[in-house]
Amino acid sequence: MKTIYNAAHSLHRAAHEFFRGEKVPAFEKPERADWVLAAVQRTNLGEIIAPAPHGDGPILRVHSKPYVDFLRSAHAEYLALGGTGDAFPAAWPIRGMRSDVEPKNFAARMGLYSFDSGSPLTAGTWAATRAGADCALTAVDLLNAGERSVFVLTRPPGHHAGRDFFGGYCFLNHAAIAAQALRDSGCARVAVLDVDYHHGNGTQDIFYDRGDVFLASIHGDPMTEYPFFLGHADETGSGDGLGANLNIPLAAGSPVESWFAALDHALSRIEAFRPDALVVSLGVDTFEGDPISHFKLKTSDYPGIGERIAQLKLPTLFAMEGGYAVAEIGDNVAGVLQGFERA
Ligand code: 6XA
Ligand code: ZN
Repeated sequence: MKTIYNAAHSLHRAAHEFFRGEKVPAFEKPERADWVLAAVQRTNLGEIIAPAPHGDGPILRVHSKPYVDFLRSAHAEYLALGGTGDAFPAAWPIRGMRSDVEPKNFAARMGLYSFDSGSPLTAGTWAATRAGADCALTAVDLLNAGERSVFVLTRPPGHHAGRDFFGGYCFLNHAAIAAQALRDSGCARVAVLDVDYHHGNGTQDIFYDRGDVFLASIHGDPMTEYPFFLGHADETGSGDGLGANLNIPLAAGSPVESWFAALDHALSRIEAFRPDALVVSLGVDTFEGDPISHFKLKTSDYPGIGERIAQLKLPTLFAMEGGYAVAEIGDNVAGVLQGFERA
């Protein structure tokens, strides 16, 4: 399996984040990708290649133009206004307020285009996530050229980023950009399987009313787990998308057996959808040692995920999402990919 590696990931380097309101050292740090890259090399997964530039067109198929324009220039604007370090939002348009009018004020626009304070916007955030989008699009090109599977190794992650908002460390939704690009290059139906500990609310936001992209997400129950305000089982899609959204929330602390039963259920629903290609939002914060999550998978469980996904026999794109137990995420990610390759 080829890996498309985003060498620009390290441009996104935050000193701190706000974790449930408390200022803490950033969990989402460059070492994450370094360890995964080392594991990909150590296990001889396959060639590691650089992304080819693809322009903004495919990004704008998924994200709104005002949002992309804001993201591109936000940090420079923050500095020009006298800001220092990383930028954080501090005010949001909550229920009953207007989100259809873009204010002029920078802090107001930070709030308009975000949903949490846990996602530092740094000087290099745009360059890093923009290169991540190119990685995802390069991976789509490889699938279209006949590769069976590809791995997009990038950070910051993407699955919390919606059509016009960032949050949960995510700015551009690389998995969604890839799914849309697969649709636009001839796949009639595409499935997204999100195995990250956290609900893929951004991906759900983007595809919720569409019947051509099926999303299955297995995640910590939003009643107690981030992102809290989306990811319940009764969210099944709307309009043309009714039935094309499957959320499987599991209680924090759920046993590994429940997680794999959920995976089997998600895979059977994906199979019934008869997609032409699969995008996997590959987070490994389901690991028992993850510092911000509460499932119990062990390193030895990860190859089984890849083996089961491979049974779908679909062109498959894996996109890196969360996972913060830095020393183990390399083995856990490589385990999934090797399991897929062996099956
Ligand atoms: C709260 C936790 C953000 C979770 C990010 C993540 N700041 N998403 O791993 O998949
Ligand atoms: Zn996560």
